[in-house]
Amino acid sequence: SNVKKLKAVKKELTRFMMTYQFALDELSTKIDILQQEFHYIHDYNPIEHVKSRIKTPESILKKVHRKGIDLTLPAIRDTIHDIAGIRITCSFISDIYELSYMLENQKDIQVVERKDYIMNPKPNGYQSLHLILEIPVFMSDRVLDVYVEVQIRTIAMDFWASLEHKIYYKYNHEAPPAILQELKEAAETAGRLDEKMERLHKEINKAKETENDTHFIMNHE
Ligand code: 0O2
Repeated sequence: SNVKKLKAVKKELTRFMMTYQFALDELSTKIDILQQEFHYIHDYNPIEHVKSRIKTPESILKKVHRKGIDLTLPAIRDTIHDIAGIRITCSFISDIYELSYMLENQKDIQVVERKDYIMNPKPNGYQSLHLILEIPVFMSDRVLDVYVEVQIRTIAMDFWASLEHKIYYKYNHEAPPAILQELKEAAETAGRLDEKMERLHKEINKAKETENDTHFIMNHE
């Protein structure tokens, strides 16, 4: 009957969406472990915050329509790689690369795509490191490889992106050229701030090392 069919579809859909939550849970744990270990080794926390989200069914359907793909779960799974998304805000630019290196080299993680908008910012000024990862999720009767989009950025990059996103929507995706130019300049300013903080961070670390060495020598002479 139709009711039976609908129930089956609903069950299948729920199971489909669940896999993305499981993949996010796994990745969150991995990030948490790296964060704690990094804190232990380097004595500071490289991660400011982590936020994850699952794309809403509405937003998935919009993308299906925009990309002109078939409305089937396998086609959606193969084509839409950002159903599960995780955004990591780091303290310094070097933290972004260190963290991504550690994630990318884990044995059970496959890097499907890597877009470095920090080395190559988007024309509008947008900066972040984007990874599409494939993570195995172990279920009762099968192992599913699930895509997760990871965005890694600094606080300054995140600040810019969230305000740019708001402005973009305020102007209904068509901001005047003068505003776009100013936004781009703001992104460059944010980039310079990140570079300055990176330099400071390195200097402070160096000073700390020298201080530690001195302590060591004084205590062992
Ligand atoms: P939301 O609401 O964050 O999910 P595609 O993902 O295939 O449509 P593309 O260009 O291959 O497109 O993806 P890309 O460049 O990796 O960017 C995808 C996501 O990065 C976006 O998701 C945004 O979150 C973020 N992003 C990319 N460019 C910009 C930008 O110029 N400004 C801001 N604020 N964010 C950006 P969604 O799906 O657009 O939105």
